[in-house]
Amino acid sequence: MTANSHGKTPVTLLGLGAMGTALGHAWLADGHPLTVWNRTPGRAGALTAEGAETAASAAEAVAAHRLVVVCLLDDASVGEALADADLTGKDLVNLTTTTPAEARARAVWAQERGARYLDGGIMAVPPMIGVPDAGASVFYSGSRALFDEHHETLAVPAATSWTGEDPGFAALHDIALLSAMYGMFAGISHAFALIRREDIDPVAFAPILSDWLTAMTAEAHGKARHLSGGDYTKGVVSRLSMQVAGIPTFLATAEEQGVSPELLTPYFALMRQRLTTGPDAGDEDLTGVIDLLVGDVPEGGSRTGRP
Ligand code: FVH
Repeated sequence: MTANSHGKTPVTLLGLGAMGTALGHAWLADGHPLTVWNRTPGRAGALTAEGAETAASAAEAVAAHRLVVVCLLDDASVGEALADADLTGKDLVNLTTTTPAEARARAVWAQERGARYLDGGIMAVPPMIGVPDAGASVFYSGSRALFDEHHETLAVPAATSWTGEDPGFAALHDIALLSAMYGMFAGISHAFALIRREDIDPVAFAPILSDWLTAMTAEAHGKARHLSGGDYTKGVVSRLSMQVAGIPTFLATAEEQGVSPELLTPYFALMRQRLTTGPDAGDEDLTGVIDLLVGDVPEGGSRTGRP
């Protein structure tokens, strides 16, 4: 690795979509030499104006520097882009959103080609990149040696968060958080649909909704305590039996308001199913739904003695 006169590690960046371009701006602004490549030429204008070098091919870009960052559409595009590149001795950081299995396979693929591999899951949208205190962060997993060696460079566009040596863990954390986000978006959509035809100002309703959701996020810690302790009835304040009894009210309200319940009904079905799994289920909260999704009992999870 050859740093420039300011001690900044040179970076090769493949992919100049919205996210890749934002990453490139951040490294250039911090003084890192940058070589870029994009499948479709002509997208590097703003970066070259700031001092980036443009490579004619991905292989040429990879050859330029040891640290190679990839931010492409999906895992298939990573394979296509790097097909002809010599990865021997390279440090490959893949910030493309993939599944955990794709990340693990890509790590093996890279190691077979002589590269160290680090996977990343970006928890940010492009305008947050390189902006201090904007809240951008990236989950990393894979080669700890690569992560440690390049930490200063990786921390330029966004805060870093290490999730483990398993190369699939960054993607898993990424998708887990984004999945929770979509669940929240579904709830927000249903709530706004319920008030949509009424004389309620959505702008006035939004902070009420937002404050409620913020208060409810403590449930993540409650679920974690139940999952790690194994007794899903411990410290429960809102019993499953009570919550299931309330389901008809939610469905009737949706009907009264002319709103489809389709975003809620799958979750309600799981709540009802959980209630049938044993005599103590009514004393639980909603943690048991997680086991229904997984389909088996975690090793060592006593779950109040039920099989
Ligand atoms: N933008 C966002 O809000 C999210 C935030 C969280 C992380 N994601 C992930 O970041 C990856 C890149 O996202 P992006 O926003 O840069 O995406 P696009 O602007 O659509 O750019 C896609 C780039 O991928 C290139 N590309 C596509 N297919 C291929 C291929 N077969 N071979 C080589 N390159 C390919 C594309 O090139 P071109 O269309 O300009 O030729 C763009 O450079 C992504 O995983 C998000 O999930 C972003």
